[in-house]
Amino acid sequence: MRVNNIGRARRRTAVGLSVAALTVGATTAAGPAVAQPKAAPAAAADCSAAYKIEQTLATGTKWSMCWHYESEAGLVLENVSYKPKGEAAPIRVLTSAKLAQIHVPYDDGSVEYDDLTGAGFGQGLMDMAPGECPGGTIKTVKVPDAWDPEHPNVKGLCTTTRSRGHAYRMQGDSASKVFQQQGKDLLVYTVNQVGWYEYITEWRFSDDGAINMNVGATGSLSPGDYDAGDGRGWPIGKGAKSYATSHSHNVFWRLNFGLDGNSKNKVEQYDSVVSPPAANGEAPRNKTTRTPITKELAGDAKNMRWWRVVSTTGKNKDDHARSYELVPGATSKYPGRSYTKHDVYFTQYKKCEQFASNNLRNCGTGAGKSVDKWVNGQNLTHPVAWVNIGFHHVARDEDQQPMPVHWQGFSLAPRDVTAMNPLTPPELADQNGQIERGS
Ligand SMILES: [Cu+2]
Repeated sequence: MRVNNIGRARRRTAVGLSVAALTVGATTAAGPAVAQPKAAPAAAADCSAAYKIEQTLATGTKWSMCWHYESEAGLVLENVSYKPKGEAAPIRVLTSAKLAQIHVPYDDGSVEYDDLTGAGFGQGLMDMAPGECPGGTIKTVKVPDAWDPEHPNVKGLCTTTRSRGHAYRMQGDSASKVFQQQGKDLLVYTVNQVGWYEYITEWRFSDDGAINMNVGATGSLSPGDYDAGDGRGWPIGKGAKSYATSHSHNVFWRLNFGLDGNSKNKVEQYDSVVSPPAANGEAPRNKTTRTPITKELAGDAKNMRWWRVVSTTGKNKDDHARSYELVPGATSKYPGRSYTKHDVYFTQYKKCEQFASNNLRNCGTGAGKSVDKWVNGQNLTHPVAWVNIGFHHVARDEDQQPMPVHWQGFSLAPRDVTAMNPLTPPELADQNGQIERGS
């Protein structure tokens, strides 16, 4: 039996199934997702085979990374590299990536949780049944400092692939000629139980170079919260019964960028201003400006605002600096705490700064325990991005039972990492910039 020593009234006190019971039959499913490389690329020997995830997708793109598991943060991905089919060598994107907190404040002010550093997220890693990693491989994870020392090993890390529909479509010169490709993704995920909730932490690496990070909350609503008596809940029982207390899930991701293998990266913010048509103009105009972010920043999302992290090392074949753009997903920003007030933080890398709130590492006296305190004017030469995506959970009848997964997250989109669409078919490879017809 997995030990749960949270001991809070709102939290489940025991997990139903034993690890031993779940382990039976949890063997590798057919069709391993972790393919061996066909050729022998000059892969950096930065982790042993057991901690390496490598996948060449059917469309030719290869993703590779190392993983390890931390006691509180759970899964950590390191040295994440992207190799489009037209590139000779892998292109490093991230030095490390992981969750940095799930902050859960209740609307009635009765309680708030830091699920990673205060409620056992990392310890709550769950065994996965083979069927929930379709076509993939479930790796065994040793949970460090396991609360249940007899059961530190969990079949808890799924790597698999999935189709995502059209990567592109373009009509050719004749009616019968269609350029189209069905996109493929590498998926890496874990399930972590915290109290009555189960969080699916999913990392999706697409063959077009995009990375999508999402957390899905499922499991059960906490029955201990069916007591909202002050209009801050929603009745989920018959009639006016069982008012589930509303609350927020504020998820933070921590991304340590290392574009082209170099930690020295630049950050830029873009804003657009739309103005009315000029005197003789046909239409409104839009002016987009670039602001270099040279000092640490607590950034707020805004209409037509976006950020990118730019390589200082690598350029694509068009001589454009490689970069990755932050593409936030839907969010309900929670203004209740200093660290949840902003959508993204860029801080200068500091090893002790690991969690967006309730940071467990020692950064010295007066350093503060949350990410907002670390935005204090330092020059930004080695940026760490902290992305805050909030979800205000007002329960509904459909949340029982089990609770349907509700997702929150964001994307990193490649911007000028390759000179063209990385999935361009050979027949269109000359269509870069002004199309030159004829020979
Ligand atoms: Cu919830």
